[in-house]
Amino acid sequence: MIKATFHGKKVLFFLLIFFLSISFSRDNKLNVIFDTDMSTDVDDVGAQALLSHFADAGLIRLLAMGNSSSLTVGGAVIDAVNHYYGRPDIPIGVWKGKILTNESSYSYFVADAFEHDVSATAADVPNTVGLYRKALAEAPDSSVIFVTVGFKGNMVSLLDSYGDDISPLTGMQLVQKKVKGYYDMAGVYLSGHSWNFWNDPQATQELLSRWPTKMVFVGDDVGLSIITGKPLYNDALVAQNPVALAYRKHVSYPHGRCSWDPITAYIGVLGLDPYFWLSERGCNTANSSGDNTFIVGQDCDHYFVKYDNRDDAKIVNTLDSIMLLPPTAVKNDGTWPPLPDECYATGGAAYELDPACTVSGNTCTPASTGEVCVVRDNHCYVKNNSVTCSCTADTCITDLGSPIVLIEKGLLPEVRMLNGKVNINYSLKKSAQVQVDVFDASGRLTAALYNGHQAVGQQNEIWDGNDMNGRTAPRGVYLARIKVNGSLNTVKFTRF
Ligand SMILES: [Ca+2]
Ligand SMILES: [Ca+2]
Repeated sequence: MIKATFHGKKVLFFLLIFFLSISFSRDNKLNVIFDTDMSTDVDDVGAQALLSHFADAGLIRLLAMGNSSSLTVGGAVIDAVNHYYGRPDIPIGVWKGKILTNESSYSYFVADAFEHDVSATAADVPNTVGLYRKALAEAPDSSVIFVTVGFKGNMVSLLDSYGDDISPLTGMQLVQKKVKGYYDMAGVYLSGHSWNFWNDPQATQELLSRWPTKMVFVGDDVGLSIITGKPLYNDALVAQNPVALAYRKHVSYPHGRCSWDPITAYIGVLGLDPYFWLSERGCNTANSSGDNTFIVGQDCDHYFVKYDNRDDAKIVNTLDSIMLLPPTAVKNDGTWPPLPDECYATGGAAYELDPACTVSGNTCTPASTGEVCVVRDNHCYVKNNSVTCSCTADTCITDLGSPIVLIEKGLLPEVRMLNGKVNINYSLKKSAQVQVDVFDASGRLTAALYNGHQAVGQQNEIWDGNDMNGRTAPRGVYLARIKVNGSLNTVKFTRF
């Protein structure tokens, strides 16, 4: 009876939208440094929101952030957004060079309304050089990406740095050793006049001519037609969420904003597929006015992103959905809502959790007539006379403790945003009885993917994104639970 509800819905050949990696032994997260001109435009805040959610989803680790504009309150805004997402300790630096732009429609409002521990005057905030050096020095080789969505001075200062107490390596050497990718929002392709380049032409020229790794540029045209942030125009959100307040103050009407910076963050973490593609290799250069020219075929490791505007609606929907997700980082370990117990013992009888049985208040309705059910913690448990779970008195033993190692299968190359499908990939050290389920953030069973015997080796289950009733489950945070011979392994992910 109960087991019938767990029959496998194993789906073999779906295109994957999202690859979920499970890691217990090794951390293969992408490390991200975010450099932003947190001042004039609000899409920088949108980009930071996306990166925060990618960190919530376990895809990246945020190492450091910097403000590349001269707006002193910009560091406090970055910190306020990080506080909101439960990461108050991300190191923050600010640009301390020549005066660049220092205006903002939203920054003072955000710094006034939301908690931060970086001062609004930036007097006590270091420049970014030491922060970025330290973040690079401590990261594994070839593990860091830069997402830069503002002016280029901080990056040139990093390249100019000498060996010091943090590392004997120069900035240039640290970049060569540690950086895996560079995603920069700036430029017009093949040539033109772009805000992020012309505000500091000298820094632009130096960065383009000296940066020693592959560079991917997201030009002014790419985010122009992708208007995001409309759903943030909500009074309740504006009161709680610094991202929503920033959009409200900047746009001041529910029309959203272009997504230059969010698209750069998106591509940096999730890759190009399926909406974008890269130009041929070439050289991006700038003149003394900061106007850029890209020459295809020249021998630099430079590329720009191409986009044909065809998928605006889909991308807007995806980005808005991610930006609306509540923060979850603080719940990452230990405070996650508990999953329901597998079984429950009362009156000398054992009851098993049964997702096919519905609950309304204190009343349960079993899937089959004749079944006896009880409600516990808003979940239905059905009496199981064969006692397949181990219950003693009122104590349920749901973890029999047989250790199983789930190995990861290369997270980054296989992250895919295709059709909202989630691939749960794991490996068995020996053949075992396996059950794979997906739960929502409240601990409610959303999908039963597999229940049966599996052979040793690589296994994967694909969640098509539908709930138990066959309806599309909402975007948000979920838990995948892989039960192997009674031992539970859970991993949190975000369905975008
Ligand atoms: Ca802080
Ligand atoms: Ca920007």
